[in-house]
Amino acid sequence: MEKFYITTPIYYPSNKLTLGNCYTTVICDAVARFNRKQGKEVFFLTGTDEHGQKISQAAAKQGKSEIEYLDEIIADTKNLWELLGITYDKFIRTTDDYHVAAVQKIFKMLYDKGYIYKGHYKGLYCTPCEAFWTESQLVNGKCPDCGREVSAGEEEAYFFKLSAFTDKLSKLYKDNPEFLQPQTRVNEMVNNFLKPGLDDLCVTRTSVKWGVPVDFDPKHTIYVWIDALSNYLTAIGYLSDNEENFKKYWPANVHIIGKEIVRFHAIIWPAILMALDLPLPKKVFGHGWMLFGGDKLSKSKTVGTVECIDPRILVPEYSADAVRYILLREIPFGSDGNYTTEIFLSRFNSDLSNNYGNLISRTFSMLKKYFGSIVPEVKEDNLEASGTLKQVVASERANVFKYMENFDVSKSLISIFNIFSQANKYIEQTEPWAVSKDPAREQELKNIMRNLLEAIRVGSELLEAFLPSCSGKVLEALGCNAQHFGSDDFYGLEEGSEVKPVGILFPRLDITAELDKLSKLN
Ligand code: ME8
Repeated sequence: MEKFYITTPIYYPSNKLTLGNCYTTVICDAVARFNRKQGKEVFFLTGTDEHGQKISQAAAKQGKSEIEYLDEIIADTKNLWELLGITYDKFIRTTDDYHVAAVQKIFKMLYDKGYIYKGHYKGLYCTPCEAFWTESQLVNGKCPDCGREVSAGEEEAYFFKLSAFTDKLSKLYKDNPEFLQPQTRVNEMVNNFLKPGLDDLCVTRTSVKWGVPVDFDPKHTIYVWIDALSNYLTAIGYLSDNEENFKKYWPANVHIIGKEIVRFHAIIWPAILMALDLPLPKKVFGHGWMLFGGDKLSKSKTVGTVECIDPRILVPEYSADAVRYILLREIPFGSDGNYTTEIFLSRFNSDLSNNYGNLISRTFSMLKKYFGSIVPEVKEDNLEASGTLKQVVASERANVFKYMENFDVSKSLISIFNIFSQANKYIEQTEPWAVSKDPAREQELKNIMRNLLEAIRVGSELLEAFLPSCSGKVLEALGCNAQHFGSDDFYGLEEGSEVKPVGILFPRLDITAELDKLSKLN
């Protein structure tokens, strides 16, 4: 069976994860579900990145131990993923014993191979981002990522010979331009980092206590990014007593990450893997951001907002599917996308309620009225509109498979909703209510209803990876099983079977009233 290993970044612990933070995880979930439906053996990894100075500071501020502080946040994160229907196979915490032990072994291996050496670090460090910068990388003298002050310091430290990988990484990008997507990110890596040549990387700190100690020199702790990136290997058992999953799943098919952490995943990570003599992940995909009033609203910055961006409010009000939809659909994959509560509510109405929801309710009620909810037989269907509908279903279905090869979730959703739009158009074109008036046209009416049901079936099967709850209900009502997913037959329903009612999937919203309600809940 084909294997498929997909990862999210491991998140910095925060109980204030907003819609934007959920973006990476929801994309990965849709991709994982889609690949499972294709019959692949999927391993979907997520987790939390729990070391570093800022964790100790935050825990101390609340008078808690680091682990007490972290346990609460991690429980909240897991609840959030459950709320959004995230089907991860493993949740790794970098404080897990097996991870700590394996990171120490990785560090020692790199040291033994001569890729890590001891020296002195003089530089500028951004504590909130846990990142070292050189003078030339600063923007207006501040951290280029979060815009905060950096502090100067010097200390004994170990270094990773990143400079030894400039040529190998340049070759990687030349020989394998698909490694990093989208292409704009490749240009960024090549022009900003590889062309000027890479500097060695400081990979330990003596001043940071909350971290993985270097076991052969314990006053040093391992740089959080070395610790964090290693999770993609340690989570599947690398250097543990049981390497079965590592052997089965490595190299990963894709690391999906936000664009601000591409440098770590597309320069440092492949260099570490090369140093360990391990194969590289097949792809790193750096997605864009969901912007709120033009801002990413990351945890390093605080921006006041009137928009409702809390999934804990939005999911109970409008469903996990609606929240997944806005994330997956509104951000053109690879680019940034804007969010406002109004955009969310409008999409809910136009796409979920008026298009998909309305198609289901019209079709199911006509089927009940004309054929007692029984799937009719199709015969001698020579309506031009039927041919067009089948053609649109086939081509959009093929498009979805093609787009999902490249993890393009937003284009996939556009294609799926084109199927539903076409089916709604088919109703207008064929006017089943008029056909039903003429007993001589009964077979034509059967054909129309059957074609509508099949378009709904194909669209819902494709949609299930993205919006699992509503499409799951529709598929269950249609009596579908998963077997159809891989087949491109237009006719897949069982003739004579009964279609069950589904109720209203997405009730139409009064946007002004909802905005008012949300502003009070927010
Ligand atoms: O970077 N739009 O964790 P993190 C889209 N611990 N994506 C967003 C977003 C937004 N507005 N805000 C955040 C870290 N994200 C490290 C990773 S991996 C070895 C270590 C995304 O919690 C962000 O781009 O800051 C990233 O992919 C994810 O949330 C976690 O970010």
